[in-house]
Amino acid sequence: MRILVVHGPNLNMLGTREPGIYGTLTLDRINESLVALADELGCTISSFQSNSEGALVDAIQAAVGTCDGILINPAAYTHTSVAIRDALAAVALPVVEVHLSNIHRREEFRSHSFVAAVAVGQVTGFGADSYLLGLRALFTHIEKGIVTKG
Ligand code: CA2
Repeated sequence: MRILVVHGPNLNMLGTREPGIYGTLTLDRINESLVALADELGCTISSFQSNSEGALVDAIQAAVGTCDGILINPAAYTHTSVAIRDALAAVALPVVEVHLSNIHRREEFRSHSFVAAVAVGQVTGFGADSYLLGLRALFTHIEKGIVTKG
């Protein structure tokens, strides 16, 4: 099983600014912890970060035929991007949406996610653990599908 992990804009700055909201871990450390969990679960991950909406859409499209699911923190594009939502819907792979902060207890504009409606589920508010919980949830969801299909 192969999972694509997608990180949206500004997440490359993790660990350098706003630790009170987003924690102190860098994106590299989060990716390392995802690789360690993937090893434990028995799947592989590839991670991609971009600050550009089009590059994120390209990465999502490229997952067809190469990945079994997508773990995504769309960052600010969560609240604005119909293009990312359409790409996720088009590839028809299972998606889990994750956020470091709890988007529902911040500014009102962050409560709406364009991605949520095309995701299996959302993990929000657990810092870097949101990614790990999201990976476990996505892995289990995909595995159940494989077992069901025989
Ligand atoms: O809580 C999350 O994971 C968010 O997706 C993070 C986005 C924000 O726009 C969403 O509403 C919630 C922002 C990511 C910005 O990351 C930074 C990291 C370090 C310093 C500044 C920004």
